[in-house]
Amino acid sequence: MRITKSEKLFEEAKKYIPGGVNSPVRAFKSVGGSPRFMSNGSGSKMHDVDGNELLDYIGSWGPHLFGHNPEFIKDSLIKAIENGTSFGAPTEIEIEMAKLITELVPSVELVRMVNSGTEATMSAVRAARGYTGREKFIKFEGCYHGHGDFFLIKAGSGALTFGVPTSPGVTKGNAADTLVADFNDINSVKKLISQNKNEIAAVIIEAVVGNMGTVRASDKFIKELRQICNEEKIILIFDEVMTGFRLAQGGAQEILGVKPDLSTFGKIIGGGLPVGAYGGKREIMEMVSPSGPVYQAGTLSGNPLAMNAGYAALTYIKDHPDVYKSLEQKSAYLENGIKDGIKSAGKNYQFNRVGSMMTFFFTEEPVTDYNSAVTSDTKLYGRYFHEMLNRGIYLPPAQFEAMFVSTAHTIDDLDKSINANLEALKAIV
Ligand code: KE4
Repeated sequence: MRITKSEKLFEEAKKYIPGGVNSPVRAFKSVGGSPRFMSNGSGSKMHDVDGNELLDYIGSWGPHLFGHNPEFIKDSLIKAIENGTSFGAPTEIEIEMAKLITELVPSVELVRMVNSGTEATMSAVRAARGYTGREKFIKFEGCYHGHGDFFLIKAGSGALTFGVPTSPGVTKGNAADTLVADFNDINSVKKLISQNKNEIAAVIIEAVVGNMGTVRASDKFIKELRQICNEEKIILIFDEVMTGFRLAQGGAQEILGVKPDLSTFGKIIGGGLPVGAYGGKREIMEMVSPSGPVYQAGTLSGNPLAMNAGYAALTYIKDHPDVYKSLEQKSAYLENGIKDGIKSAGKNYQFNRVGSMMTFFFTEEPVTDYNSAVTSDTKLYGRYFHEMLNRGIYLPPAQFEAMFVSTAHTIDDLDKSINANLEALKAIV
């Protein structure tokens, strides 16, 4: 069997990089085989180093709402780089970016830029702790908020995929303040609150989860969560790193109709460059240094290149609100086609979708929380993944992730994916 250039590069990479990748989920560990090394991307397509064209549903794990390398983002970067890359001093574009985020997300009055979603969520919890003077916080089993120590307790995404939802290296001291509730189960939240009265600073949640696969909070649950946080003076944090500007201009909080006290962002707001942000109520965010005592900093926070790329992305969203209507139509078309394929294959697998993020769960049980998500047959998902990859369709190499439709996906792309889905299902069952 011919050794591909990707395989050769992967062997070389493993000599210098842990597991040969700079982020674990890229390594194909849970689906088997060797990851494809990419050489370029444009629109809905990427090419790997062996020249194979791949129809991309990962979109760099969420940032590429408009597909790869859209002209308007590329142009903004080319213009920005003429002035230099980084000054370590304030720039005007940072004001424009902050203003635009506060305009598009009404619950955000003050916002701080950082360099990743992890930094955003870590900092948001710290701000909540500083504001309330309390130390504990609640997360939900299966939600993933980046790799900050205190989040890696029963976490989703790669942590779940590799079976280490609670990571070695996280100290007991760190974990002691992390309380874990069950997603979509308000009684599990009430129980933790009654056991830790007046000790809980925050609840952080992916109101539409991407990291146990796609699972939406029920309207009843999220409204009760908002209510109980009001009553207990607990800061409600929506982790919108994946859902922000993905599901709507105002993200998950817009479609769920619930205003959090703080929100975190990433992915789309960087236009493909490393950016994160956290923001929300003025009186909480004013606790953040240098306006307040809660320290947080970053050499490249608000970096002009990343700001220009992100500003171009968010400006496009502001100027084209109909973009979500078109994403909804394309995503529903794909969902219906895939569900028809599941039926034709005589199966009852589950397919969850919210807007342009979705997940095909290889289980016959409706997936509404962590316990139902993990009934999925991850081996079968791995076989399906490779059948689709061999047909030029590039899906997340892990069952507990979301796939994404971009504005660059055409009906032809979707039809190709729907046909490949039916063939792949017939090949594995
Ligand atoms: P980053 O530190 O990876 O920029 O963001 C962490 C994060 C925080 N919150 C949510 C809801 C997230 O989805 C993420 C990161 N998402 C994963 C995909 N599930 C990133 C992909 C990866 O880990 O390589």
